[in-house]
Amino acid sequence: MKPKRLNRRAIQTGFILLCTFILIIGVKAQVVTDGLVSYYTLDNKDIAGDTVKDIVGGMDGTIINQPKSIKGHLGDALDFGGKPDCVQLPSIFKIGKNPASYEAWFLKRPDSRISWQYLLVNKINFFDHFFRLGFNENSGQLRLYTEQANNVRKAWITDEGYADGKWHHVVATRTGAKGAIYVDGVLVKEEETMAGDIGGGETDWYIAQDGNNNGYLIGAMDEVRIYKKALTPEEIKQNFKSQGLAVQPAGKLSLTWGRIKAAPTYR
Ligand SMILES: [Ca+2]
Repeated sequence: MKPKRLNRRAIQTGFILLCTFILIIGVKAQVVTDGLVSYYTLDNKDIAGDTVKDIVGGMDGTIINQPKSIKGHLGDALDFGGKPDCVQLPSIFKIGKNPASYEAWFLKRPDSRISWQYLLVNKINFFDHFFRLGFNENSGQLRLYTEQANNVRKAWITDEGYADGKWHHVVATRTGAKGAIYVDGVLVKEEETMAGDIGGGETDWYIAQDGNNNGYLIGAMDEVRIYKKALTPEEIKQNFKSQGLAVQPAGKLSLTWGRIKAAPTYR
């Protein structure tokens, strides 16, 4: 009788350990939700007509022209062909003097390095206080650009270029007078930014242009997220490895793939 009881206890302990392991893996596979304001998966399931769903904040965007739906880093992504392809967002929130993070996956091809191009902006014109993340002119180097009143600005670029036809993860943070760009989970550049009001809360925001009907992106974007805090290096690593907001049961995988194959394209 005694060995049987031991066996049962061993099975129970094993089961608890397995559940704990699954829970830890599950939590680690999720994106950081603390400070997360808006999240655009750009998956076909989150796009209805021209409306692009914000699955966290309800700040749905609008597709302008005809970016193509392609296979993304996670599910589907949007491939922008330059002017006038973009996504118009509502005024997400006022960043002002507070910390913020812009995050996305992008794929930029070697032949797409034409003029300045932008991933995410919080202003529709070039006058006073804004925060823009994009690419340097004629290169695949990432560019972080902050400006506050009276056209006082700071803009700088990463040392490396990323127009290599592969998916990359980028996070740009601004805290006080410090900005940082992380690529694929690693800090690649830390520089001074404007410390004051860098806008938001006044006009529409944009994905894939500079907000001023220029600087349109030639390239694809996926999993765009906006935070009202500066993500920590650990959180950025977690998001880089994450599989989205929640872990999908394994059984759903075939269903998702079936939907991707059947989904219409946008060009
Ligand atoms: Ca996606």
